[in-house]
Amino acid sequence: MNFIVLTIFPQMFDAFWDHGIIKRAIDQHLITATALNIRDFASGKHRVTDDRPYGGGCGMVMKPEPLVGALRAAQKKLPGAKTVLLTPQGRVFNQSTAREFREYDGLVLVCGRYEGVDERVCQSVIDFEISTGDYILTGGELPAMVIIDAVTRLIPGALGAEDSAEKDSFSDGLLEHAQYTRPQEFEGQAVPSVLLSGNHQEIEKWRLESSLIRTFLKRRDLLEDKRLNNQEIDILSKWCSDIDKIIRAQSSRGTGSLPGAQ
Ligand code: 4GY
Repeated sequence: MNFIVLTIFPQMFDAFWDHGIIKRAIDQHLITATALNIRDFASGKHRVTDDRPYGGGCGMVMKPEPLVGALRAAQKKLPGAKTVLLTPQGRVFNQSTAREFREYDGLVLVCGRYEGVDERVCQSVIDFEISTGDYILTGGELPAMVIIDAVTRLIPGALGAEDSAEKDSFSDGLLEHAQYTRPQEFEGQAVPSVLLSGNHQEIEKWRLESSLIRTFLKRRDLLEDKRLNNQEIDILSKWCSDIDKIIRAQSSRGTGSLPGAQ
């Protein structure tokens, strides 16, 4: 995968390219990553990249010529790359979008600044408008990093040998199970004993239960959207009947507090 970012602040990416999984992916030639300065494609002594909006009003708009100049240069380096504009008006990015983008050979990520980009640029040279979420930032640089990060870790080999992106949260539509490391007891709280048992079948079952309950408690919307397999249905059914037993035990105490009870 090849990434080119178009930005007026290319130095923002220096630290990003230089750390962790992204750095290793670059070193291992799994990805290439460059930030091009849009200002280098601006003309005139002052290399201006913005101008006043037609129709008046406050703020500035990104001029089309430098941006399109930078885009043409990027497309020359990466023929066939898809162009992505980062904007709150775009389709909201999620793990499925990351999987979709992983299939492309190249991505050119366009970072808006000021009040936005001249509309004619969006219309003519942008393949996808993408938003990382419903909030307004000062520029598209952080969203560009978010997309590069999420896509890179899906590239085979990027996470290292035993780590698999397919085992993560969202790959099966569930949140990740609870995690523990040493010490065995921390501030009076013990690690669940099943994780110390060495029984891998029991551990896997516990982890699936943990994933299911966490998804139910924290992100019920994900569970409602998910196609459950038989084992998952069995686990949820068991909870239902356990809770049901607790509730029914109340009615025999004569509290009369059950809905529908006389
Ligand atoms: N949210 N998702 C976002 C953003 C900043 C003014 C257009 C977002 O992707 N980008 O907030 N971007 C704005 C700043 C110009 C981009």
